[in-house]
Amino acid sequence: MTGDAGIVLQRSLNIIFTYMRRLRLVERKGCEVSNRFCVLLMALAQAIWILGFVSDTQAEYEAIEVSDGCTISGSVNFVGAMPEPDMLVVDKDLHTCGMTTRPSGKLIIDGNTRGIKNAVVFIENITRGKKFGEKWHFILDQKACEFVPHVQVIPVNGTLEIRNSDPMAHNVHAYSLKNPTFNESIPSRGNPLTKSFELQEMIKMGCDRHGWMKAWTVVRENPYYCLTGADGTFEITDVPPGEYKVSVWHEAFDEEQLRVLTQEVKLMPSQKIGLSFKLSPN
Ligand SMILES: [Cu+2]
Repeated sequence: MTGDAGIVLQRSLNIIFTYMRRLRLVERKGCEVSNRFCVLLMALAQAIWILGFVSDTQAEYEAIEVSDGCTISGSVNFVGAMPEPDMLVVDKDLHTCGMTTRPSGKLIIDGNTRGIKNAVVFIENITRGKKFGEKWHFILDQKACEFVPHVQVIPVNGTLEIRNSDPMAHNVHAYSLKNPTFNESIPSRGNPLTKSFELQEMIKMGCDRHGWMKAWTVVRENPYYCLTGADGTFEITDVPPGEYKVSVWHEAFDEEQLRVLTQEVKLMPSQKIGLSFKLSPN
């Protein structure tokens, strides 16, 4: 994806700038106009950022009547030795946050099927198809010092209402890469924040007051996605016949938010196909 390439290049340029500052090749507060190399790099970084943004906003999705719709179903399974549960250390505000340790919810594997919960399966390169569902308003709550739900998928420009149901303040820090970041406090049971996102990406949410609190909001620009349940299965329906890339993303396998597993499929009219995704530790 050009947008992702732009982000990678811009991160690289940021690293270069950091080293240039350390080596005193550029001023600490920014670029000296007289330093032509520095100005050139700054312009390049901005051009890459704009190109990435434009490439993402160009992918307008068009809702049409789907005839001879296809179904893609299957499962996401863990391969390898079963890991120990990932435990969080809760060391603050225990009156509300409860236990001193708790499972992180990062990687939940069904003991029988090895299916992985909270993987997002989605079609990448589809610009025309079924209309989005009726739901445009989504809730991300903070309860007992935990984000609920831990992972959810919302459409671009849908609204995300971020609540605080706890008797003390939390803050919400969105570590977005393409959409504007934010970091705002919500007082105890205070007015919720309402946010929406114009660009698709996987956004990590955190609370700076309680470092263990984490959640993911996955923003998609087409309605062809499915969040796996506890058994790791998924189903995507009403897909127009054609050739697509079907991808899976899961937080435990992609902290960098840039890597996904992809399979290519060719769908004939009304076809039903099964896909199997195998995820293993890095
Ligand atoms: Cu908090």
